[in-house]
Amino acid sequence: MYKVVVVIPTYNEVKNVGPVTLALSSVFKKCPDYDMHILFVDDNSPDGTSHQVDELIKKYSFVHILNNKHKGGLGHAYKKGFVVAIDKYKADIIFEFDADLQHDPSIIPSMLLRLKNGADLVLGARYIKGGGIPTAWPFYRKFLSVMGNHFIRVVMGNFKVHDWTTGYRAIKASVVQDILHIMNNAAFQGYTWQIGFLVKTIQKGYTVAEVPFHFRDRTSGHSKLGPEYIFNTMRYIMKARINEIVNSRIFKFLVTGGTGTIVQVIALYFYRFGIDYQIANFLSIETAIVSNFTLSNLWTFADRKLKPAQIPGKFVQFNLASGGSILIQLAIAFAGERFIGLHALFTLPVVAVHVDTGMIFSIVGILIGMFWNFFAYSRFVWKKK
Ligand SMILES: Nc1nc2c(ncn2[C@@H]2O[C@H](COP(=O)(O)OP(=O)(O)OP(=O)(O)O)[C@@H](O)[C@H]2O)c(=O)[nH]1
Ligand SMILES: [Mg+2]
Repeated sequence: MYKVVVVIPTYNEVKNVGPVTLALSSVFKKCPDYDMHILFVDDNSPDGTSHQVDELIKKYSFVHILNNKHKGGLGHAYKKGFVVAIDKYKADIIFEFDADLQHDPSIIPSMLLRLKNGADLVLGARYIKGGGIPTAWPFYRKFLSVMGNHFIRVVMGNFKVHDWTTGYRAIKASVVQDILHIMNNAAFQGYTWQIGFLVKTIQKGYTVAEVPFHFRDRTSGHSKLGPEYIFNTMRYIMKARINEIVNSRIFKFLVTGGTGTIVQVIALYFYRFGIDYQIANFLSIETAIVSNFTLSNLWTFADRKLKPAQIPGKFVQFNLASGGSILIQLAIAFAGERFIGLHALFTLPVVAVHVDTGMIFSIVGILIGMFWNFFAYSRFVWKKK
């Protein structure tokens, strides 16, 4: 039987902990195949939330509490709660849940079913068919939540997830453990936690599913949502996305190529002293190739780094691959002139550069050549093990 711990962070929720426990307990009865528990994580709420929870613990054996000395923000409360849920209560599945009854507990069985059917993390989602947000919300809050989620989808380039900011989630304990130790400290502050956790989960290749629900309005207690929320969230996702791009192989490949071009120009400048121009030109190309090969091996393809004994053979292969790209460029320029011909197209304003078809052939050649290079490097030189 799987053990499920519903982690509920609380800060000044004295009026809500009783009703939320009651609502969850009636849903727990509909989950006979699971051993269901609640873990409140209270940050020493001044309104005495923890005393109220102590009363509940006397009444219900499935209620537990973790008391933090100071208010540390949502992410911090979740992090500590997750660790205790796994280490102390031996959870197999963990839920993130709000104390204020905004999360409709009746979808818990469907969320558990999605986990059983292979999902690693299930979101209680407001922005899919069957879900929704309170109609009574003021316009600015609706706008922020809806637009915020669209914005995140566009920045992350991921349109499969519709509700990035939802705080209603079911997660396999193994996934929680895996993600917790790669979350950086910034992500534990406030609400960036939710997005940060999801970003890492997706990056790691885990499966995310969504179950719709209607987010209800708070009926008692106060919102902890502050103005820093929007700014922090936006900053966090931009950073996360930039990190993702900078760490991508394509980005490193382009930087390596760009560096190679600069190396070639500088090398040519020095080699030209005292030797024949053609020889200097050839040597500068070869210098760029050595630079590209080294950077590719140490950085772009660091995860497939070559053994010292492989390097000579692979270096020859790398030269052939680079030669292939030059051949492609020559062939495109040749075919272009032959079948389309060279003629002027237009003049770029301000810089007054005359663009002709010849320039287009070169650009197309360079792009296809790069495409070939990337293909050859990743398929032949740094073959996947
Ligand atoms: N332990 C702990 N819990 C917190 C903290 N901040 C928020 N919470 C709890 O996290 C949950 C979500 O916070 P809410 O203020 O309800 O945020 P929200 O649902 O986005 O906003 P509302 O719609 O206004 O309720 C609630 O159960 C809060 O009590 C914190 O610093 N520490
Ligand atoms: Mg709330």
